[in-house]
Amino acid sequence: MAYDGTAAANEMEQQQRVWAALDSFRIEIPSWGFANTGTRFGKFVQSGAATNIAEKFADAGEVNRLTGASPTVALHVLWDLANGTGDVETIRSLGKEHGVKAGSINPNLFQSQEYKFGSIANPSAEVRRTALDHLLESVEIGRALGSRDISIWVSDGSNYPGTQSIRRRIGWMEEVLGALHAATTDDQRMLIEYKPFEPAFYHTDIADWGMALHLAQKAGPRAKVLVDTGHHYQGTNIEQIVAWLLHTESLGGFHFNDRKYADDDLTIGSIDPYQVFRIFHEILSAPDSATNGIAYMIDQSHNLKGKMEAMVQSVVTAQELFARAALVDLEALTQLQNECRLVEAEELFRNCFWTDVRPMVRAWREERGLPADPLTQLRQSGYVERISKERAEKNLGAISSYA
Ligand code: AFD
Ligand code: MN
Ligand code: MN
Repeated sequence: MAYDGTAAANEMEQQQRVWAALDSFRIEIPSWGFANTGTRFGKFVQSGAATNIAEKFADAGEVNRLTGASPTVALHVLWDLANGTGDVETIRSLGKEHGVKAGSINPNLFQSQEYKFGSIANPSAEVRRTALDHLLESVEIGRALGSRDISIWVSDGSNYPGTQSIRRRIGWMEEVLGALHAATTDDQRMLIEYKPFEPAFYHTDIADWGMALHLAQKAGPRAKVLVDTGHHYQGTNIEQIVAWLLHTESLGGFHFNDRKYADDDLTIGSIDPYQVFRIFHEILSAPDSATNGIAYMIDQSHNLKGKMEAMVQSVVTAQELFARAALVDLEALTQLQNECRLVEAEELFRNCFWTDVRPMVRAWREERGLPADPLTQLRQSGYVERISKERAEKNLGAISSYA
């Protein structure tokens, strides 16, 4: 086998690989990525931020029109469906109006006062019941909207040693998640997200992939693990976790973002694009039985960058990194790995990462009737200026409540 250092020896084959990858790649965008959010030190209000679910759907529809790759929008139950199943009709018609469908349903187990000492891991059976009722309502909402995934992030934990029984809290979580699993139908899944710390600062009840995997396996076959790329300690080999979750057929999906330090929710690939490429490679090199139905989702919120620009950047970056990973000639790489021809294997792998796929992506966009450069199109369209004017009063008028 000629060592040509690249996967596809010729342009044509490269373009075919890239186009096939882009045709298959869809990534969900979060409703909360369009609204004013901030850090615990405050918010910098954007006049064009979405202030209600209708504006969130309008913005999501615009991102999908520009990129052709984000047809579903993740919803947060309390923030987007204040009336629970009562808002399903509204969501349905907004979806039709803007050409994007409701995606994963995100329960909120971290904001209400009753969850001060935890939700599904709270020592009070009453609070655990309240949390379970909220989860069950989220299942109902998902069913009514035809959404497959209930995406669960549990912020439970404690801040000081000795104040809670870490072990007894495990059993309480198993109980609630088991009851939730029993309420899901075969066309639904429950994704269990993990996070090492924040807002809990001594122990977090679902702190790593092993804990999430145990809880998913204990709950049942429709429970899977959700990997948020910002939810790992520095230096963690995330693609190794992905490989283990693929091997155990427990990988439900991702919340993509980037981080320099902690759960910074920066735009995907803005700090470490090679890591995202390595994650996508694990998926593209795994059997379909393990990768079927993986939910690619963005989980980001920006205090400084414009919401719309940041979301388009994220979708475009995810597409480009997925396309690069699709260049890897898996057969050739496997042979080099089996023969331990290290540098040749690494060069084949690295060359795909370093291949500038943007011209091929541009050609794909034009071929599919999409803007060749979504970010430039967004800028030229005047969409951000328009929504900033329309929403300024509501956003800037609310500043006092944020101060
Ligand atoms: C926060 C949490 C977690 C969750 C997201 C949406 O850290 O990532 O998925 O909010 O609820 O980012
Ligand atoms: Mn997340
Ligand atoms: Mn997070």
